[in-house]
Amino acid sequence: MIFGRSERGKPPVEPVTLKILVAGGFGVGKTTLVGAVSEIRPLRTEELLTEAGRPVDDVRGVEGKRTTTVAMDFGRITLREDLVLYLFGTPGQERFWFMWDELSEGALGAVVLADTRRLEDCFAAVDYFERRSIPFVVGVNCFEGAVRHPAEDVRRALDLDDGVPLLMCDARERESVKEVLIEVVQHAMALAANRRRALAT
Ligand SMILES: Nc1nc2c(ncn2[C@@H]2O[C@H](COP(=O)(O)OP(=O)(O)OP(=O)(O)O)[C@@H](O)[C@H]2O)c(=O)[nH]1
Ligand SMILES: [Mg+2]
Repeated sequence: MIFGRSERGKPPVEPVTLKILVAGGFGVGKTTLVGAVSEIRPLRTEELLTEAGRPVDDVRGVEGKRTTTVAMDFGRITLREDLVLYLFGTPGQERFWFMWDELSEGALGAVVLADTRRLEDCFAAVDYFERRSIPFVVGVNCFEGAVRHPAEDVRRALDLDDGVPLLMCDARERESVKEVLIEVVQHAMALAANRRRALAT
């Protein structure tokens, strides 16, 4: 009789955990994205948008929006049994941006979510990660009814480097969001490998 190792007999794998940021302008769907893929009940820090905030909170395009993130969103997704991502959604409004430095500490990479109706809202996020050399991919959240621009146009408008991946996505769809997250991990790993090669030569 052959004594193979049964599935159950396998030693448990200690998964690698990676931290990924989800950034972008106000109301682009960051909280929605984290909620769509998280396997734990996402931690949210939503506050009601108030009448008093109306002059500063630009809700054009997301008129149905009632709340906004004031600190962060937190979620977790197991991509493979040996790879777990911790997701940190940033607050979108400028007055909470002081949180970003804290949140980006130790991050492997980031997703910059963009809404093509308000593309300029994600300039600051693109700029932020470029300056700090944090690998990022751009996810264009395809809201229904939004004017859909071809990826090339969005890339040009954001003045993205050729190497930065850009994907169309739906922040409400688990599978769509997973694709974006896999892209961030692969992109960050590829950049890290390039850097190692460059150092070795
Ligand atoms: N139709 C459509 N609506 C979406 C999509 N993603 C988000 N929404 C809606 O858009 C609004 C904004 O979503 P949030 O996830 O709160 O956006 P956010 O980026 O976290 O916003 P802040 O934290 O305030 O910056 C919500 O009303 C969502 O239901 C999408 O892909 N399609
Ligand atoms: Mg939010």
